[in-house]
Amino acid sequence: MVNGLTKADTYPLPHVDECMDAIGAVVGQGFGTDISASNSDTLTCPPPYTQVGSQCLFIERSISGSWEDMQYVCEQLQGNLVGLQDANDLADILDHILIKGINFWTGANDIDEEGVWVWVNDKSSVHMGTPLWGNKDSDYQDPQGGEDENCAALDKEDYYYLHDFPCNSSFSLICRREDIRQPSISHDEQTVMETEPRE
Ligand SMILES: [Ca+2]
Ligand SMILES: [Ca+2]
Repeated sequence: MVNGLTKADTYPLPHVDECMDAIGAVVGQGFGTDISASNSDTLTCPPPYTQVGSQCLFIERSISGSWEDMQYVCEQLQGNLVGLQDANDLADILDHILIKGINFWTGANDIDEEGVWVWVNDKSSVHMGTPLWGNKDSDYQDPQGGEDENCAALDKEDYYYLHDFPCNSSFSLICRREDIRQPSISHDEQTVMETEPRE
């Protein structure tokens, strides 16, 4: 899944197969079933996904690997690494992470074009600055890693704000089945994202 290279060629700890084995039993129960969003606040999330806020997410602390390996695992689960549209998405996830202390990959990356951050599922633009990105090491918000850091994770060292990291860092994953997201409850984006502090 890594541009034609085998896992062994690219990563020192290729354990995607082990990851898939670990969740295989659960996954086998869920696929092929119909999924739907009702008019209530309840989604029908197929295993191994569970409802987090208005989304179906799979957050697994025991699985970790490079960004591309974790995206591959999500794809095997008919999802993608999670996207964050606004502060509500971030808050829903943080409410759900009971044991902190590890980083989680998101779908944000600037692999194709340095400095142009997109979500992996649909290539839509990642909102920059507040409220998603953190600034743990300087007065300026990430991303600041240039060509060395092209993948974004929720950073345990900065209250789980987004930070850019080298894509071969080993972090856990949050997958999302976006085909069952409820219609969003019209957030006023002007209010949520009015701050543009960078540059
Ligand atoms: Ca970059
Ligand atoms: Ca960084």
